[in-house]
Amino acid sequence: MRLLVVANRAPIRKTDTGWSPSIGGLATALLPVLEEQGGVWVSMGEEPSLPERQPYPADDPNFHVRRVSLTQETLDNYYYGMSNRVLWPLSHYMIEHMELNDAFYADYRDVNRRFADAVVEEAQAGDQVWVQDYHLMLAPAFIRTDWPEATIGHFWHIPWPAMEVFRIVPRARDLLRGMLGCDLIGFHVEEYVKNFIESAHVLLGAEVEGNIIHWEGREVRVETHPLGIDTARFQHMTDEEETQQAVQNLREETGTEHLVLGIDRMDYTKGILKRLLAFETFLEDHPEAHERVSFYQIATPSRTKLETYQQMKREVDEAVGRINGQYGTDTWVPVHYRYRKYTQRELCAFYNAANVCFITPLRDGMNLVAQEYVTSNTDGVLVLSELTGASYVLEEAVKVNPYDHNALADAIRAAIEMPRAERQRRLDRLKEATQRLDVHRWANRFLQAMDAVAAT
Ligand code: ADQ
Repeated sequence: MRLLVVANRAPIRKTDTGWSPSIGGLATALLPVLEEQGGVWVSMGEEPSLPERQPYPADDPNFHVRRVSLTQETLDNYYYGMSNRVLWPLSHYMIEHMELNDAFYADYRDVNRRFADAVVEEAQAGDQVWVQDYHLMLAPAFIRTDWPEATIGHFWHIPWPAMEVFRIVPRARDLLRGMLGCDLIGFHVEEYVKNFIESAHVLLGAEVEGNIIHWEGREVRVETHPLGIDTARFQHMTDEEETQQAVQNLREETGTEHLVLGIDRMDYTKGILKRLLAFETFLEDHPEAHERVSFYQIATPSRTKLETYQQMKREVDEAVGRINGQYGTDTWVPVHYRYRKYTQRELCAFYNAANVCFITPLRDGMNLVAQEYVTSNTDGVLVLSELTGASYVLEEAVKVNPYDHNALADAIRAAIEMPRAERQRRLDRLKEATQRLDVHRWANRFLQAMDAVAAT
């Protein structure tokens, strides 16, 4: 049975030598499925020069990429507007960052319609459709209207907020109706499942029975499918000699006993500024830690066109400058700050070298960095915000409230002082949990759930 994946971004990218698969959880998980079963990956076409239909791999294709081409204005409204200035802050409970604009919704609707048209055009009897994420809330109902017998799944990668927060967005009911075109909707954790079901029940009056929503004569199943990483790939990359050499270099260059690490996209949901301020307080309160602890903050540029993101970067830059100016010495840099993208192998070196990973998002659907750290490290401590999906599945992490400044500062001290036996016990359990979540297992479980739905 073929699979039609519908996602904002394409799973392949142009390199100097041709085309190759993108590196990232979703492409890693779903490309093997497409290679085996055949099918289509429908995504947006970011550049007009790219072909609308591209067989892949070119020499012996087993699936193809179908692109929905967008003008710059449509992309701005659909992607930078509705997706990233409305739905993103809404779902992360940060409504102060929401910017409402009718043109955002109009183009979002139009793009979703065009994704749905592309799916219906590509469809063959028996195909299954798997839609990804918050960029495509309306597409399922459009597909359903044109192709009533379709089997449609959707995986939502970010939090689904409490019903009382979700209802704030204008057109909340239309967005929900769009999602209810599905047969199966997956979320990382039970909390989001409950919030979604409550939203459908209260805002649309939908009848609910356990995790099934009855809607327009059909059943919509809402399930928990926590997403993991490619654990074998991260383990393998960490063990490679080149990575281990990089770990050694990193430790020597840093020159301190302790290396605390933060890795995130540069996004206001990730709590980077609050984390830096907590590190500053930790240094203020613990003079004995000076020259013994270094903090690495790796931030990938993200959504750089948006003013909120530019503003946030300025604040982070300023905090780093202030802390290093105040505490740095001729031989010690307290905060090593890198605003750039790294290869996965380079990230593995950071994960392996750090004895504390300090992950403190103000809200996060899952957070894969936590799992990458656990997989690539051998005796470190994971400090994790309790406002992440990951905190539900990684029970042995040291949990913190990312808004509690003093608790954050204290968590750094506690992590550094944690006895070896406790560190090891926690990390072993965390590794087991991460193995269970592996991205390949995740994809198989979701697709099996789709099969079960299709069989009813
Ligand atoms: P993100 O918000 O992007 O994902 P996360 O899950 O942490 O958050 O994934 C980030 C990915 O980017 C990781 O795989 C990490 O390795 C990579 N990365 C970070 N910094 C990098 C750098 N400097 N260079 C290269 N790579 C870097 C969204 C949701 C999350 C959810 C995922 C998956 O917001 O909550 O976990 O989708 O569903």
